[in-house]
Amino acid sequence: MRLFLALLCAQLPLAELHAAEPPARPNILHIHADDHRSDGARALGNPVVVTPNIDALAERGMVFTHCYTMGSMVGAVCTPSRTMMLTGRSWQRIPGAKGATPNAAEPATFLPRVIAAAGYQTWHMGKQGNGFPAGLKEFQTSIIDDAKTLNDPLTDRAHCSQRLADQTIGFLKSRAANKENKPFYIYIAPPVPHDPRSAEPQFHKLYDPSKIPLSPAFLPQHPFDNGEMSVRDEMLAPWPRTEADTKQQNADYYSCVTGLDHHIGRILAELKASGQWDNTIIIFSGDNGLSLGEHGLFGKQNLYEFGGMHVPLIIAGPGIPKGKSEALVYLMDLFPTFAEFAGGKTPEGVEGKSLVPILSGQVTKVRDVLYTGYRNCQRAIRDDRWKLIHYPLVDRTQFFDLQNDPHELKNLADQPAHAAKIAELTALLTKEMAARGDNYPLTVANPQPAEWTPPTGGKKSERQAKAKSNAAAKGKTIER
Ligand SMILES: [Ca+2]
Repeated sequence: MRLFLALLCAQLPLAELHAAEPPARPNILHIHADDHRSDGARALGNPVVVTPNIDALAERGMVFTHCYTMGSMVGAVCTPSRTMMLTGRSWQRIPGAKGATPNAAEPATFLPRVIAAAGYQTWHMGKQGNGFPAGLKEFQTSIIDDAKTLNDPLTDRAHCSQRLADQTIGFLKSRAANKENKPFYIYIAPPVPHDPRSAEPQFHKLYDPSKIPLSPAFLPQHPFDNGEMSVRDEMLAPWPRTEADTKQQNADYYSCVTGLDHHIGRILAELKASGQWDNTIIIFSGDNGLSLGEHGLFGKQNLYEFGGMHVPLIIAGPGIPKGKSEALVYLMDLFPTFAEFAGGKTPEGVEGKSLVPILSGQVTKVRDVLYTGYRNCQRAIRDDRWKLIHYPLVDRTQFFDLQNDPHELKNLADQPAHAAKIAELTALLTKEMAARGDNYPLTVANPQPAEWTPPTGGKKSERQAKAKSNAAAKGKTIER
């Protein structure tokens, strides 16, 4: 809290500083999208998608270009991601991590309790499934939106962003009517732009699939078995991936992002109308990334930059400077950051690091390297330029120069000139894994062949056809 006040005061002229009453503690409005890519807005680097409201937030505040969720022990990457954020703990240390059904025993240490203990009104509305129910229950109000029915604006996928915005606006209006004095912590978790990618028709009309450019990293098929080649998300389109399928998936994804952006704009308008705009820190983020044809992948079960663990993060509002930070940060860093905004106490066991020192200009980074992992089959580590990905089950290594090859097209792992850096990053990866309680082996005794052939018959083929049919039938939930 003290730091927040210092930040706020630093922006005021001296005369104003003496004249003004001490500022009230800031409201916290956190919008946490589902499968939102790190480049999922125009201001975040995608020139195609239409996102005027997210862009305005990015223009007003700080964009963290290198934010990640640490990893997942299950295909539903959302679950450990959201749990890490609300507990501040790394993926192998979240309660129930090994069973992938987090149910922490100490609710007092969950973020909503910490913020409430600091005197906040806490309110949540969000998606059904693949979240962190034990943590959500700790909000004073928690509304779950169970979107699944076709063609009904009250329950369908296409209108879920609208429903979340309506409820949030209603909450803001009721606070104004009741002259509520406590600051608020609102956590909105729309199930968007997660598939099935169904938006209101006007947003689908904005995107002609034939005009959607393909990523430079597009491939018909991943070049080797990454250990999770035919998980649910990867079966949203058949193999080999075609340009037409990929463009359609991108167009539908952008439609959902634009729909979400529209309804974010409505919430922000109500913040202004209710007089809370100047005293609300707004955070926009996503729970995990997603591949949309890059490297032949359509899921979040991979460690590429345009892939599963890289997420967007924008923080804007009073006292937050405008700018861009390339600091390597995790979503779990939001726990102590929010606690500090609210003047709350970060409990023991939280591994995330507050981003307030970055926001206040005291430091430019909170860690030197960042590690990510997926089940027992993928591990990665990166610094500000180089990145190593290792696939223990098939003994494959990739090494990329992200500065000159941001799309990870050229694997430099076999080049002797990079042997020392590869050895250095491998040692750092081993160290990070040990420090986080990640006991999966980096090498296995008998690696499997790395060649992979798409499923062609039997049960998998049927599942693939069914998944594609479901994805096409917009509005029908097929979440695992
Ligand atoms: Ca997700």
